[in-house]
Amino acid sequence: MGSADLVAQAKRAAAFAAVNKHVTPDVRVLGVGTGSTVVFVVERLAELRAQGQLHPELVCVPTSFQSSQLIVAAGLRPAELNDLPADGDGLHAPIDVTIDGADEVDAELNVIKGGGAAHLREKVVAAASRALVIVGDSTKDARVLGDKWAGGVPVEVAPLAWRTAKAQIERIALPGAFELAAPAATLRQAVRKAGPVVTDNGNFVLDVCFGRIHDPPAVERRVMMVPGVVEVGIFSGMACEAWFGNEDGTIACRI
Ligand code: ABF
Repeated sequence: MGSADLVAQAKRAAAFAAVNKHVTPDVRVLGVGTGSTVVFVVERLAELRAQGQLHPELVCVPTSFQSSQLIVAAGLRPAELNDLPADGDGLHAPIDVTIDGADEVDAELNVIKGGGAAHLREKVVAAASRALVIVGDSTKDARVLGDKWAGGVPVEVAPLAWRTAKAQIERIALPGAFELAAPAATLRQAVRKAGPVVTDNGNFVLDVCFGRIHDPPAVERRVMMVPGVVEVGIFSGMACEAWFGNEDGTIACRI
């Protein structure tokens, strides 16, 4: 089996384990993340649906165009966050659980997300969920953010502000919060056509390298203060659980 197949097997094992534990017949509203691991999440949902193991009124809240396409193709019912009824305690956390991928997870379950440029909707959906469960292969399982993921922290910015936001981010100083002397931001370019990647929300993405991030909440808060920043791909303290698949098919769960 090639290495890509082994990674896919690892992602599938993690995805199936998380769905089997969390998507019980009483779950009525499920957040569905974005990325290749979530493809296996939806594959398992389709199996459970065929077995009559899902709540008959289950709706799935997408986190991207890809996510909504997966939901519909699997015969599941999509729902937009704004169309959901407010929940009992008024916090408007109407989603029972969201299962999503990640670029990297640290020892405290802080997460880097946004490799798929979907982190704005992912964070909004995660924040409206009673539980956020992360799934991925073991390469995502790190002790400190920046240990394994070399893609930097995705930062969604308004197109009018990308150059000024880039300059201000590169001057952020938070002694002890991250490893590099200064952050290094790069405008994410589209692969097939000249020009920047444009998110589902019509914004650009800066990928910002901080090196190892020792204080993810502090970095998240500081980047969000930069004018023109729409959302930063650090999810501090939002995940309650992470499932990592290994290439031998075994899985590890961190809570
Ligand atoms: C999305 O998919 C992003 O937030 C995250 O960066 C990426 C994970 O991708 P994959 O599951 O393909 O490894 O959730």
